[in-house]
Amino acid sequence: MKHYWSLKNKHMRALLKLFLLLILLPGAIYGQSIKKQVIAVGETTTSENKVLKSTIGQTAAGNFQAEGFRVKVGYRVLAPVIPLVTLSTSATTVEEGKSMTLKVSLDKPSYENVTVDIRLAGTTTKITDYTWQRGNAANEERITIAAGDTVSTLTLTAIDDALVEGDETIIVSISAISKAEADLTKTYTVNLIDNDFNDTDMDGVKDNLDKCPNTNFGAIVDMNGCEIFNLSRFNYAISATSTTCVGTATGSLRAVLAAKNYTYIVETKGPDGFKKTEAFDASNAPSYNLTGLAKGVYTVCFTIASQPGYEQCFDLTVGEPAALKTTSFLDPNTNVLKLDLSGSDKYIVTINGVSETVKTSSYSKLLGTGLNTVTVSTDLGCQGLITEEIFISEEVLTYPNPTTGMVNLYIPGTDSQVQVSLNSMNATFLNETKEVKANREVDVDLTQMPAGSYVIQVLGNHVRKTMKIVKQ
Ligand SMILES: [Ca+2]
Ligand SMILES: [Ca+2]
Ligand SMILES: [Ca+2]
Repeated sequence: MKHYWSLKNKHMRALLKLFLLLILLPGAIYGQSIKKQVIAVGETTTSENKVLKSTIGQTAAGNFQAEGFRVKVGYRVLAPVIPLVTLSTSATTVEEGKSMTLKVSLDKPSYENVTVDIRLAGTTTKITDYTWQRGNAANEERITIAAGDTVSTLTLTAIDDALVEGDETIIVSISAISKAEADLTKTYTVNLIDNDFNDTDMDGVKDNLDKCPNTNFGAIVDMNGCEIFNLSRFNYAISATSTTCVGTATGSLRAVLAAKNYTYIVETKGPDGFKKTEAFDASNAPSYNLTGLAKGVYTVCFTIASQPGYEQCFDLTVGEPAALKTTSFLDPNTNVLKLDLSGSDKYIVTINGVSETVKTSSYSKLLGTGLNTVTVSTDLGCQGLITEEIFISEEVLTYPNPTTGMVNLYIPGTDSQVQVSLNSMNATFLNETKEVKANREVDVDLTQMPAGSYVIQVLGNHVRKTMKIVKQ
């Protein structure tokens, strides 16, 4: 062909174009299974429209003619590119909620699109356990590697469910292939890692983290699910007793410990810097007692020397009795005394030497005439004694009033004599003891007194009365 290359006219250039066309546009000349693999060997041909049909490995020639020139082209048919497909996974495990990549690779690019059908098997189920990038329900998906490309990938995401299923497997393989070849028997196993676990011993620590998987039910455990020493709250029966009197350090604490086989260290802290630490051997005494406590809040903590880290604390209040209080009210129409009582739940009410126990906060009593002495106390001597004196007078009638001379005083009751005084604004005219007559009357003579207003006062064991009298 060398002499053709020397032709420098337009016909030669056209012929060369045709030749290059045959080389570079194989679609016009390849056989039914051949593309782009024609090599010219340097002969002429008579037809530029000739379709060359060949089989792999064959050499042949064709004659092409264009514009008066003939070119003979020789060619050899090479085998088509059959890429080898390999499959790989980005990981051999994938945890629920995480993703991994399936990668399909060709060892060399192909002139055609290569299709690869990927099958997922194993103990998992698509959609339920994982999703593919392309998201349909079938467990097989076709991916295409475009002509010229060598890689395509799929993303597989393990579904983060809440089911305790254990680990499962995804077995990946190529089930079918087109325009390439692969080892269809080869499989890749990916373990789908379940992130949900049971708590078999129900101690709050999941089985995968529980280093003591058979903890007794109800036991208190550490973060590894292993039991830590503890005593039931029912181990402690602890109580406080109030002081007997206000302001005294007579309160106490008492603790009965059910677990007797320990020596407890009892630390008590209270008001005003109170602190006391004692060892208490529960096997030796029925209860721990702490006395001489003032009113206040105390924190009592129990530890056990042989069980480091164990501590149980309680807050207790030592109270004190309330102050004794009474409020009295006398109904002047009925002479009924009403007492409102506070400071205890039991009172001793004594009226004129007669005592009775009152267990309510309200007390009523009809009082007789004369001086009534009422006292209220409680069982606690330190709560004191409240005393009240109430005088209830007999009613005294005076008549006539106004008077021109004598005034009669009618004095009911039992007094046999009374002290009678007669007063004006400025002076006392009479002040003497008078006998009460059998008809319960006492006379006062105003005959000699000038007209005007006077005050008569009558005093006796059961009478304390002051009355106004008008002298005409
Ligand atoms: Ca799960
Ligand atoms: Ca557990
Ligand atoms: Ca456990």
